[in-house]
Amino acid sequence: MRALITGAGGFVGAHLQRHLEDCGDEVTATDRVTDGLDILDAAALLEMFRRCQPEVVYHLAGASDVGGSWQTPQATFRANAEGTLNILWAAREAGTERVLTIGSADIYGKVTADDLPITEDLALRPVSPYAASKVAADYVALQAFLGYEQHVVRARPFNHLGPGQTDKFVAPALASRVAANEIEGNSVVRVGNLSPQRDFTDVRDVVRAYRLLVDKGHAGQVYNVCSGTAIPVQDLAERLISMAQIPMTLEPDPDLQRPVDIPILLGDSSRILADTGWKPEIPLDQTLEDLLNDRRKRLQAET
Ligand code: A2R
Repeated sequence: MRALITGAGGFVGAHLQRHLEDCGDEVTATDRVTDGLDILDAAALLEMFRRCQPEVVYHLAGASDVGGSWQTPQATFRANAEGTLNILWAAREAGTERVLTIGSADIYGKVTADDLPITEDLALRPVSPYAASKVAADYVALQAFLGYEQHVVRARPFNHLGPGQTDKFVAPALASRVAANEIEGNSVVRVGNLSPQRDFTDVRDVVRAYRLLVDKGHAGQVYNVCSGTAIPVQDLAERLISMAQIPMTLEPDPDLQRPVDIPILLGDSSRILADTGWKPEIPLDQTLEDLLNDRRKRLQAET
């Protein structure tokens, strides 16, 4: 399978590229750093599609920083909504057979206890500018299916984590603080809001889901990619400090709070299981151990 990955230089892209290559796919990886291609440049995008002739596109490029989107709503909207529009257009023009778009569970937004576990049919109530941009991208993709009969499958990943993720997200940020404390001999780990509950999946399971969705997902359909279990961020933080080489404690820090936190995101993964057979395989403690070791290695390399 000739596959194109947009945003290949990002956290998920690197894992996806490895997975596709392991599966024997012929992969073209594009991102702003290596080839300078901006998905907002539709003409350049089309030229690249015509040159590579991908059979499938995994569209990962976009603005992924949920917290940062409050400061950059316009740029976030353009990268995610207009960027997706451009990818779908270029794919149609170049005759690409399938496109996988990557949304986000954040688009469910303000959910109540009655809504849990969240199925794909729940009304969308986005809270952050990031979530609104992903709602728009999701509907652009749906329109491509309904209006152009384009083979588009839409993924809605819940929180995913693993080696290589930046510290803009809670688990890697905590892992970095734990790894730094080990070197500096500090015992206090500063934390933001620990009460939100999230449905965490290892990024290596997530990229496996993406390939299965391209292969077996139904055209036009939307799929939650989640574990079906939610745990409080507090639990995640406690698991991480329990893996530390010296005793540590958690200390609240008001500077680390986000403007709005969705209290709970817990997904229903029945649809992806039924259509592709996918379910997560890597236990959370394994993921956290790998994440912490990744941070230790990075810090050692820097010192
Ligand atoms: O910002 P950069 O230069 O590091 O590149 C990011 C790229 N990207 C773009 N590429 C081309 N044209 C753009 N206008 C543009 N804007 C952003 O997308 C980066 O290489 C990639 C996103 O990687 P991460 O921020 O590490 O996101 P992650 O965690 O890999 O998430 C992948 C997808 C995103 O759509 C998320 O919203 C979703 O999964 O959860």
